[in-house]
Amino acid sequence: MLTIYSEDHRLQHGKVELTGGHFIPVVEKPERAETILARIQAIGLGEVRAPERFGTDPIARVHAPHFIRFLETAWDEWAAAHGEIDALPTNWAVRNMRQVIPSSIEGKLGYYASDCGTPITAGTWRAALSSVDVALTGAKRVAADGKPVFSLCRPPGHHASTDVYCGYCFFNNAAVAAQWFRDNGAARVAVLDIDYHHGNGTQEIFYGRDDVLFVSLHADPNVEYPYYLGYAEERGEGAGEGFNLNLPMPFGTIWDRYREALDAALARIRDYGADAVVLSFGADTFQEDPISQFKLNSDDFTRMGEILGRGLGAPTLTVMEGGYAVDALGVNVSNLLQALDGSA
Ligand code: OKP
Ligand code: ZN
Repeated sequence: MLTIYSEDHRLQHGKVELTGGHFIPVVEKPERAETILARIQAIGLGEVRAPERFGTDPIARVHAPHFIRFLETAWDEWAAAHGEIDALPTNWAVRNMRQVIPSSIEGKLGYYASDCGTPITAGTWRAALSSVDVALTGAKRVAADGKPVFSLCRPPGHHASTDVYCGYCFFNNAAVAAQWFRDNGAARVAVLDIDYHHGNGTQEIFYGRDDVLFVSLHADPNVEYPYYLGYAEERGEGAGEGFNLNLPMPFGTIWDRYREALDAALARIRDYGADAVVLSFGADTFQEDPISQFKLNSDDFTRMGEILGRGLGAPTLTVMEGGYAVDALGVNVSNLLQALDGSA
C-alpha cells in the first residue's frame, strides 16, 4: 500500500497540555508518526511518497475562512504578546457570553479553541497545512486508480470543526479529503471514524448533508472526551437526517463487542452506496493506550483490517488520527493496513 508522509509534522511539537489539574508533556508528539513510518519501512508495506501542495482552497470548502486566517496568524500574534512559549487558551466563549471575535489574541484563542490541550506553536500552521496535503495527495491517488492509500497525517484532524480547533486537531484532514472526493467526481462519500474518541468535528461539518455519510465507533461521550457530542441519538439534521450514525461503547470494550459495532457500521456504509470511503483511523482503541479505556489487542487490529478490507465496498483512503501507545503504535497501525490491503 502506498503511504503519503511529510516530515513537516515535526513542526508541531507542543510542550504541555492541561490534564487532570497538571501540565503534562503533550501526548500527541512527533514520535508517533516517526514510529509508524519506521514500521511501514521495516515491513515493506510499499512506497512512501511526499505530498503535493494544495494550498488553502480545499480547506476552505469545509472550514470558515476567518478560522483559516486565525490559524495562519495566531502564533505571530501570540509570540508578540508572550514570546516563544506555546499558545494555550485560558478563557472561553461559552454559553451566556456573546460569540464575538475580540482583537486580543487571548480573546481569539478562547473563541476558536475548546480545550487547553492543543498548543499552537511556531510550526503549527505549516504542520497543519502539510497534514492536509498528506490527506489530499492520498485522496487524489485513490481517485486515480481505486487502490487503497494510507495518509500518515499528523497533526490529527477529526476533532476540528468548521471554526473550532481542539483535541490536538487544527484542520480536519478527513473532512477536507471527503469534500475533495465530492468535488472530484464522487457522488456519495462515507467517512468511517474508528478512532477511540468521537470525531465531533467531522460530524459537525457534514451534519446537515446527505452526500457525506458519517459513521463513528467511539467511547461513550458521557464519560470520555469530547463529552458534548457523539451520542447515539445524533442522527443528522435537515437533508442530513439519517446520515450520521454514532455507535458509542463503554469503557473496557473488547473485540467481540467492538466487532458487532463494526459490522453495523459496514452494513450502513454498504447500504448507503458510497463511491469513496475515508477511514479516520485512530489506534487509541488499543488496550495499553495511555489516555484510552478500550481493550483491543494488536491482533484485533489485523482482524479489524480484514473486516474493513472485505466490507467497505468502495475505494478507501485511510487517514491517521490518534493512537498514543508509541511502543506498539507501529505494529498496530501496520497490522490494520496490511490486512486491509490483503483483503481489499
Ligand atoms: C485526540 B484523538 C485536554 C485533554 C483532552 C483530548 C484527547 C484528544 C484525542 N487537556 N484530551 O481523537 O486521538
Ligand atoms: Zn482519539
